[in-house]
Amino acid sequence: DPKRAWWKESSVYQIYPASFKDSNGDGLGDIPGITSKLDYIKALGVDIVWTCPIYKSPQVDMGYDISDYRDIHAPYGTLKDVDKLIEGCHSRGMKFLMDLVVNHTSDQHKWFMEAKKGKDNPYRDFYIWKKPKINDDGSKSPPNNWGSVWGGSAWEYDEASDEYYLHIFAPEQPDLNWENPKVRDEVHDIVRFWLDKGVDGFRMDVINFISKVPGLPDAPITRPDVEFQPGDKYFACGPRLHEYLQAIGKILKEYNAFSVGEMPCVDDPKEILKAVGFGRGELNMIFHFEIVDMDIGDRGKFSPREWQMSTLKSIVNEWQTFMIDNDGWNALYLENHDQSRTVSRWGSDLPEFRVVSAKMFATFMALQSGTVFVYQGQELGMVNVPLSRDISEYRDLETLQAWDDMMKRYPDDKELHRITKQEIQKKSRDNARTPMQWSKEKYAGFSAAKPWQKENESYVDINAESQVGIHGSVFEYWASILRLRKSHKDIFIYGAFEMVDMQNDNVLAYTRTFGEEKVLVVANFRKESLTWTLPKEISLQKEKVLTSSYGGINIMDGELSLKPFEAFACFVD
Ligand code: TEU
Repeated sequence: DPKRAWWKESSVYQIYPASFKDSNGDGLGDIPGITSKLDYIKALGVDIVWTCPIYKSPQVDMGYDISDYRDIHAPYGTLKDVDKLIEGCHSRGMKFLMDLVVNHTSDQHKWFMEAKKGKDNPYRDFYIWKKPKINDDGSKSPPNNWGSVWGGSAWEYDEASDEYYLHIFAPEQPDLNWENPKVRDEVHDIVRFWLDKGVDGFRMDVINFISKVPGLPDAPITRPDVEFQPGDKYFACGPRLHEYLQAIGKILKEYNAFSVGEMPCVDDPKEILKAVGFGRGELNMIFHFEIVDMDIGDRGKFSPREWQMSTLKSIVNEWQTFMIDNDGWNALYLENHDQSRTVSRWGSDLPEFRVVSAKMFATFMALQSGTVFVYQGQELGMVNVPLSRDISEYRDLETLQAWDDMMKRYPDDKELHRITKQEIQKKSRDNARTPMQWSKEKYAGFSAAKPWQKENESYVDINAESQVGIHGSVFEYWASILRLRKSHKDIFIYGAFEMVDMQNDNVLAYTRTFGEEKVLVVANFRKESLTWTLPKEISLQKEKVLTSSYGGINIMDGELSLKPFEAFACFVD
């Protein structure tokens, strides 16, 4: 079947280099540290390793601000260390992905340093500059009303030239001007540079932001509570996106390389299919944000919202059927370096439920149609930092910026402070960035020195040493699920998908079907025991359970008894 592909059958393990493993005792993870843990990653059963940015960078946004695309952040190691890492992956039959961050650079990149020198510098047009808006009283304002993702205006004033430059993220992350063919040529060279070095593909950071609507019009007011407005209507999926993606796709094709694009703020199915439709020559798959945004309130990331089972079900149902029906492909993820820990956020991290809820989410997510992404620590059921963690112990730019803004605007609103602190504990990116928990040794076995970011106190109970090779552990459960995808490829990779009992508010269930074979996947999302009546047309082949979080299932006369967070997959007639 020509629609089969190695990247559909693969699973990916995502590494946060600063927090994975420190090999030289400076408290910061590094590349030799990653290489030293490749057997661990292999034991999980993934096929691909992806590291967040390891390039030279002033680290304003943890490496998502690159100052040299052909060099490595020195505290992480050298280009030689990367060669060894790639070799280590390849010799174990795994592939290696780099993070490609080309919507913006660091303001310390040579291109931007040149561009700042003046309007006639040859690098000026590598970035997006505009004249100020002159107000009635003669004062100057940013060229439009867009807000930066981290708060404040998306424009930074440059005194010397009396112009502003655009930064959708931090002022130290100026947006590249993709309309300039020289920028595109440079990016293509960078892509080739890494592919020639042996890298097997890329995760592309906010890749749907690279084409903006010409003229950069003012955004509609959708956040009346703040001065500057989300401009994504004009900077996400702009008119030339697919032209740009096809040009990169051509290079990737030459190397048979892997690609996953991060695409926030996209809901137009036509746009998505253009990007990931089989044979379009753009991307293999994209990360969408619909699930991880379910609990984000109207006033930004750290405002509360109760997520609804019905919402989750319709998101899953839509993406699954949409991709299968249209020859697209899903990227399946619940965690990454920008998201908090699944069990704490969507399940339960109480001692009695942590393991079963981690297994439930593994079952629910990884038996869907798509390529599975596991984020470091997810395979151990790692949890969020405790609420007792002081704001001063957070390191993440987004979190600190949001806290500062709130303190400035509402210095006396104690109730707001309390709620925001709570939401930070729930959703801050730092929940994913605490050191990887290797053992119960000091500093979680991550480093011999005090880590750059405080370890999560839970490491004493939750760590790799106590899980690898241990029957019943979250790690071994994840490994078994990834094996299941491989041993039942037809059904789990290429099978059809159908939701079951869509209206049920507690149980999420679906079937995967290939030819004559059908598997039912069931997940109890609640910490209560409950019974679930199987739809009449489904009858379980009880002797053919493929995986089960409690080891065995309990059914009588079509009534399933489900324990807290119980999940299983079983063949049905
Ligand atoms: O994130 C893109 C993005 O849209 C973020 O605003 C994301 O939604 C946010 O972190 C959620 O809390 C990517 C990277 O994954 C992120 O780490 C970078 O900070 C960002 O791009 C800028 O490069």
